[in-house]
Amino acid sequence: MVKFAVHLYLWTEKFDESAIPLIRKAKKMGFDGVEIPLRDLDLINIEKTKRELKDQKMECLGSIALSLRHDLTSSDEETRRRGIEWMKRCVEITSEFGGDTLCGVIYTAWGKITGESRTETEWRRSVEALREISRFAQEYDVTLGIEPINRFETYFLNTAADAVKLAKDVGESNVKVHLDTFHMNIEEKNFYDPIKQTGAMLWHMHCCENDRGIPGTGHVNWDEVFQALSEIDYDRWLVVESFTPEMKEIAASTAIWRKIAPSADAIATEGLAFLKDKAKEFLGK
Ligand code: LER
Ligand code: MN
Repeated sequence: MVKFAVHLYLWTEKFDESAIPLIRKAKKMGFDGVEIPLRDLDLINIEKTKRELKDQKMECLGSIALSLRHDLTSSDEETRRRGIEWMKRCVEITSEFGGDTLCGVIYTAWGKITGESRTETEWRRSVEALREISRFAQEYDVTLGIEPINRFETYFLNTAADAVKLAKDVGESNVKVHLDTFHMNIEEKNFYDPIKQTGAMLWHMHCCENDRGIPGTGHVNWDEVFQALSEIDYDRWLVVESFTPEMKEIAASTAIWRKIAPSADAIATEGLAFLKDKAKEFLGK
């Protein structure tokens, strides 16, 4: 059975105590879980968050977009080590929240562009770091989801096929692929083939419209997406992820310069209703 979550970047940039009520809000909207952005780890109140997740019977996914300080492909060994240790802490927090998934831009720094294609050395650095982190994550039953993103946000990993290659090169059973329809719309030939070819390696899905507006209001071919998901027997998370101009830092990273939907709440509720309809039609849920 697929489950539905919302990425909390829709409403907050920092997961501090003031963001904890968003768990209740998402529950009221009909979500089964929240994807929590792990950024300023010191701001997170682990105990209160755990309690709220339990009280609300909500599940949790850990989400990362690595910064330059934590870049696993950096030529600076100290930076890579800092990134590895930081991601291990993210694994621990995800597990403390009862989550089994740490996903996102977990392989290089989000937004880093060198002006050249990735190098073999960078690939090897990422593979080695992810291998160490994934072995650590096995002790916590946490799986890592590698999210390829579009060429304007990274030069390192843009397609589902490359994400599968990276996961296979890491070679640990708890390293899988995380696809996002917004990035697929830019980088893939269509929506059906990459999902089919990823197959059992597909662990996580961000369901975003082509303009990052409300899912179902743009030109993402959702029937292709759901047809492929049904054929691979996908039974994990479908996550509404979007950003608004009010979240200034994230808006800058994702180039959201205008109001794309009436409100963040509309993206969540209308997006969820659309995805639930599609899931019922294609996946029988
Ligand atoms: C960024 O474009 C994105 O899709 C996020 O999932 C990154 O964490
Ligand atoms: Mn995404």
